Amino acid sequence: RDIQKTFGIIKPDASHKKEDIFERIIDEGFTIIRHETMQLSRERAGEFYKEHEGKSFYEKLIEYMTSGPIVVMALCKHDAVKEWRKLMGPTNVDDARKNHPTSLRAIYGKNMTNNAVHGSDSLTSARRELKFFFPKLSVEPSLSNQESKEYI
Ligand code: YYY
Ligand code: MG
Repeated sequence: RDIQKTFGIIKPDASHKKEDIFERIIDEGFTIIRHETMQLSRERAGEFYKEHEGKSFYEKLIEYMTSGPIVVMALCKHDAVKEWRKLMGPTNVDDARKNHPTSLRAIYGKNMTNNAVHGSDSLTSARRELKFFFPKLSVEPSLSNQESKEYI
C-alpha cells in the first residue's frame, strides 16, 4: 500500500457540485494536490480519450466532455489509483446506484455517459493523465511517507 498519485476529473454536469465532491474526497483520506477548473477543447478531449476512438460511445463522450467546465485533479493517498476508482464507483450509473450507493457515480451521475467523474485505471494511465493536465507535477509512481510529505 504505497502512497500513490492518481488523476481524476469532475465531469461537466457534476462540476457545479465540486465543493461537495472535494469535501467527500478529503473525508475519504485523499489529499487534493492540484485542482483546476477548465474548458476542454475537442482536440484535447480527443487526445485524452484516444483509447476509445472508434468505439460506439466515442462521439457522445467527446461531446459531453466539452459541453461545460470540468475540474481536473491530482489526488494522493495510499493505493490512490484503486482507492479513487472505488470511491467513483462503476462506470454504469444504474449499477452504481444498485450496488455501490455511496459511490460518487451513484450520487452525482445521471447515466452511462454523464457519470460525474473520471479516474485513471492504472498507475501507467495515472502517470500519462497527470502529465497531460499537470505537466509540471512530479509523477513518481510511489513514494515513502517522508518523500510524500515533501511534495504535497
Ligand atoms: O474508466 P471508466 O470511465 O469507468 O470507463 P471507460 O470504459 O474507460 O469509458 C470512458 C467513458 O466513456 C465512461 O466513463 C463513460 C463513457 N462510456 C459510455 O458512454 N458508454 C459505454 N458503453 C462505455 C463508456
Ligand atoms: Mg477509463
